Amino acid sequence: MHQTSRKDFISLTVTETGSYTNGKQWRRQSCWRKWKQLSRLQRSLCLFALLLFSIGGLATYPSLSEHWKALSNKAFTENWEDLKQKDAFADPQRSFRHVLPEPPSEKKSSHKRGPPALQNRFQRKENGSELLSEQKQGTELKNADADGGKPVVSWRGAVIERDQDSVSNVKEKEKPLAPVEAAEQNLVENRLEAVREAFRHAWKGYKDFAWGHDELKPISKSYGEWFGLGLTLIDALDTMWIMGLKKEFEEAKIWVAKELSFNKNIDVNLFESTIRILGGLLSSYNLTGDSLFLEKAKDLGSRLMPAFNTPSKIPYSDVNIGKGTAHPPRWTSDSTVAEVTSIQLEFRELSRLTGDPQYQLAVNEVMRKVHKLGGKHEGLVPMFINTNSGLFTHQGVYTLGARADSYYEYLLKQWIQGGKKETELLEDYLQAMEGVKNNLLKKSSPLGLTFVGELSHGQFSPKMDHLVCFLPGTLALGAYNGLPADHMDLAKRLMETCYQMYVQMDTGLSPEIVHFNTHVSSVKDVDVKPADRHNLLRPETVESLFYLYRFTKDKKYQQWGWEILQNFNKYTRVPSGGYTSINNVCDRDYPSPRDKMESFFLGETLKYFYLLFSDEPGLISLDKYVFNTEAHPLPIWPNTQ
Ligand code: DMJ
Repeated sequence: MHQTSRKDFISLTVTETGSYTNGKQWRRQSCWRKWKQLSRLQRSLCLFALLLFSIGGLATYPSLSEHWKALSNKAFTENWEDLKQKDAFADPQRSFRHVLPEPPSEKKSSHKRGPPALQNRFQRKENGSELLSEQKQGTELKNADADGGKPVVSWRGAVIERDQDSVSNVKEKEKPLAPVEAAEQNLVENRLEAVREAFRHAWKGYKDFAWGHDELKPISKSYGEWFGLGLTLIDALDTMWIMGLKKEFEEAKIWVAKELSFNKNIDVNLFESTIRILGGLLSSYNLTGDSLFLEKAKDLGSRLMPAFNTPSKIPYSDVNIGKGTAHPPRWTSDSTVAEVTSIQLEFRELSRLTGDPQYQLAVNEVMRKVHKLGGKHEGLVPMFINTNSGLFTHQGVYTLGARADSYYEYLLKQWIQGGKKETELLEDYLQAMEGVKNNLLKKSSPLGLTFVGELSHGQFSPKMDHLVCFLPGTLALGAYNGLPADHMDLAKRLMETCYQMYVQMDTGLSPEIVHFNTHVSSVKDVDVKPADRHNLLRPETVESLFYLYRFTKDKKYQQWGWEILQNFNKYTRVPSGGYTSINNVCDRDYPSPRDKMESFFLGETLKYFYLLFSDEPGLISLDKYVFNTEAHPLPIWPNTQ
């Protein structure tokens, strides 16, 4: 039966303009009338009570607020201060030839330090996934709002709604800030929280589908095994510490204590296991002081040593850490130059911490040999070195990309780690950077972007790997440590190029390799070949943005990083947890997931995002730490001699 519709009425009182002011006046007059109606005694009593109340309030406020502050920050603050001031590391080596560092003068006990208070004060509810509202798969792509708080919709429909209020609510309000300052601080906190949220999302996927395994396959909700050593978990340890994700860190630490064993009949790649696992453990030890990590690092380090038992002392690429045997790849007796020259920071630190020189002696010998080796071109090295002869092979090809990249990075970083005393390292680095300038730099057309190409038997190729984008950061780090100022100029120009490698793609994400156009008639600067269109969630550009921002304080670098983070969220985030590598950065409708989250996404990419957005130069100070090539901070040895 059709019901007669009932009419609802809403009563509205429409106030005229000015009525608010009139109302205030009326209230003021009425209060005054009531006050005058009180007797003199009543009025005196009221005033006296008011006075007492004010004095009491003033006396208790500071101690109360101190008390609350102390309560909320106690554990973290104490430990972070302790950590910041702790410089009691032992003597560095004096030259990479023979002098060895002494073990730390102060052996650390197994007590646990808390993560930095400065992050914790921004930390909100444990379950960051509350920030997320994820839509069903297949939602149409929408544009991300680069800086606002609008939702960002990913290609599989995941939405991030950044909850600005809830982030700012947990902020300590020590003293009122000017509006501009407050807005800036709010922006910083929101961005830091967005990175923590991304980390939690990645971690959720890893926890749900790949716990204890090497890599998450987020689309198939499964895992991939490379070494079978919980690679992602170990790579992510210090990231969690730095972000103040205490709960996640603790659960990972329990896994390390109970489940991680290197007593396994497995082949591992010397370089990869060194930079990711050994580096991750050493860094976690240095940050936390927990001896668990050092014990594990010692165990792995000693199991990797058979790699150096070669006729030339140039290590083999692979080691069986259970059997204690090592070998080159099946098809060659060569090792990769970047691999044998990018394990030094970690092995040297292991010697310093354990007091056992064998690790440092082995890796210094590699550097000594490579330093003297013929076949370089103005300091640029070939990509392969033979483990029998100790000589470079496949000569005549020079790149700053795959297979050579971190050789250059570690020349500078070893020099910094050792207190800037090992002059041969510095010489090699400076000469190589001159070699880059003379042989590998060109400008693209039409924008005139400075890029680093490759040299093959005298022929220049305008090919640049995304991996080369570590270079702006390394150049900037060198300039910060007193190397020529033109290194910083070049760093800035290359940084712009690496950013353009993102901006000029449809997804705003860089491909693995680009080719620059140099002809004046070119309409675009960058070409991408079909086989090079993938993005593996690599860190190099974000890493360099971090260094450039630290040293210049130019906010544009943060802004660029923020745009890149939005695009990772748009195109690589998987709603059920985790992020995935993609096949095609040129297709925003179907970037085609590869179903793999590399461990360096948590170990490096997200860590560098966090450090980029932080305005705290003391958060992993570059005067105290040097990052290994997997973003694990290792201490710069104190200058004791
Ligand atoms: C990482 O494992 C390291 O940064 C390495 O030096 C290069 N490749 C990946 C990241 O792209």
